[in-house]
Amino acid sequence: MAIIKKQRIEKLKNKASEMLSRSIDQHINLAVTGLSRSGKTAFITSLVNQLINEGNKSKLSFFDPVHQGNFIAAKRVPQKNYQVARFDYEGGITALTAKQPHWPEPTHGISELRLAIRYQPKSSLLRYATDMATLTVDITDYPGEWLLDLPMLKQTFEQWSDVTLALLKQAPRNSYAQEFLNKIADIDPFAPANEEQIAQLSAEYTQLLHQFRHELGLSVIQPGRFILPGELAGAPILEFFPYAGFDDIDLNRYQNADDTSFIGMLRARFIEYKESVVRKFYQKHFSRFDRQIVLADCLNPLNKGEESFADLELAISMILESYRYGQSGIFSRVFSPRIDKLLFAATKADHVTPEQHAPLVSLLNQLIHQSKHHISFEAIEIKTLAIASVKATSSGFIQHQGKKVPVIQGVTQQKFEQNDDAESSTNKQITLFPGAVPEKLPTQSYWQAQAFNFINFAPTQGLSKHECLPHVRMDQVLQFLLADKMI
Ligand SMILES: Nc1nc2c(ncn2[C@@H]2O[C@H](COP(=O)(O)OP(=O)(O)O)[C@@H](O)[C@H]2O)c(=O)[nH]1
Ligand SMILES: [Mg+2]
Repeated sequence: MAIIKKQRIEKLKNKASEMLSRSIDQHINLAVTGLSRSGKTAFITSLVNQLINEGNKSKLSFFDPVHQGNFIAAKRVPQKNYQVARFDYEGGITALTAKQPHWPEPTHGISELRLAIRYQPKSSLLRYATDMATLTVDITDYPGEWLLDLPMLKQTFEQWSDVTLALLKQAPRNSYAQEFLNKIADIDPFAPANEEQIAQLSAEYTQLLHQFRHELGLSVIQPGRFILPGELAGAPILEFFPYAGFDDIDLNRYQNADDTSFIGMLRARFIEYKESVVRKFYQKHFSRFDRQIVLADCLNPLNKGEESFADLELAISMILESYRYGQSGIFSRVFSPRIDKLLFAATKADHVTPEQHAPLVSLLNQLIHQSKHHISFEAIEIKTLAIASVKATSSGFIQHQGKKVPVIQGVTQQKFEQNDDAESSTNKQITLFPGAVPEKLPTQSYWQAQAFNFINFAPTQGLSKHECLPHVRMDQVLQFLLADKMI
């Protein structure tokens, strides 16, 4: 009798602890964004790698769950959202740890990955009840360019055309755009639409956007899906462009023009893009996110020069619009977001010497906070950090003309790209001081001095899949984004 009673009590106890542990299991939807090449793929690959290999040559001293010993283990588990591509962790880590290490291939859309993190609750109440709880983290990688589209929701086709053409006519874009501008000036707006011609001109406009991004190093690319189409590549919804002649046409006639006219077709596609691409992204994805990290490569624009940097400033202010909640009716109707933590990270900090990290953070702060006066962030905790997801350089000092000069050392990427021969392309190390990062938004004198020399490095050789990748401040990233859910 006593045995049966004891068994029953045990059973009840187990059940209670199971229920309790279920109720303390936590879940985070973590979104990772940034403009193309800002380092999203490298970041997520490193974040997953740091967590699943925890304990193996790990340097996560600022991540409390690890530092204080209540982190147990993390593993990848199948994602719940079947309609979004899986983030290719395996591909990323294989590239970084290959015999000839290289950076993962660029991606063009949205992807997801789910992690389950086991930990031992340490908070006084829970620690007696259960030895183990689980934090599930759904990580979503999506292009920052998609956030640049948000302002379009407020615009009519006329307004969007005006804003877009104004940009195209200014330096530096005008140097590439003149021919396209001439062509669209010749369009007869009320003639029947010629789909081939619209496709051709849209392709030219898209080509311009690619050149702006990759040749001029510009950040404001709109519509964002044009260069990062995801699953929409080739669809007519990505075939439209601004119309240049609004000043000279009868606006009544424009309002009444139907969708089979040239201008009517451009307008119809613009509207459809706003509704079923932009709005849908905010409703379907953005509204689910709890926490967001925005990655920004500030170094490449510094290297490219004044116009590129000014464009980054504009892009960041546009991206921040997405976090301006509840202020203007349109945004709160589009989505009801619930992000409580927002981290801005200046990526690739291993491209500069360590004493430049503080100015880099201060520069990023300036970029963000100059537009803060008209943005209310009350409900969101914000942090800025300078990070390297995968540290590709080492730092030290050299003696130069009797002075101690800080330097970094790494293997240049160009060598790998130009040379397929494994033997001769290894160990092409260079040592340099890449330059000083300005603490404040750079002035004319900074640009005149052209003080910055940014070089792409290849990942370090000899990394292993089963060890933590070398990094800068990934532990502080984890601390900010996850630690409060693991107590
Ligand atoms: N040195 C260094 N380079 C990085 C780091 N993260 C990204 N990169 C470089 O930036 C490029 C773009 O990164 P990626 O993650 O593909 O950017 P994404 O387009 O935002 O996903 C890579 O190919 C690397 O050359 C980093 O932590 N350190
Ligand atoms: Mg990517």
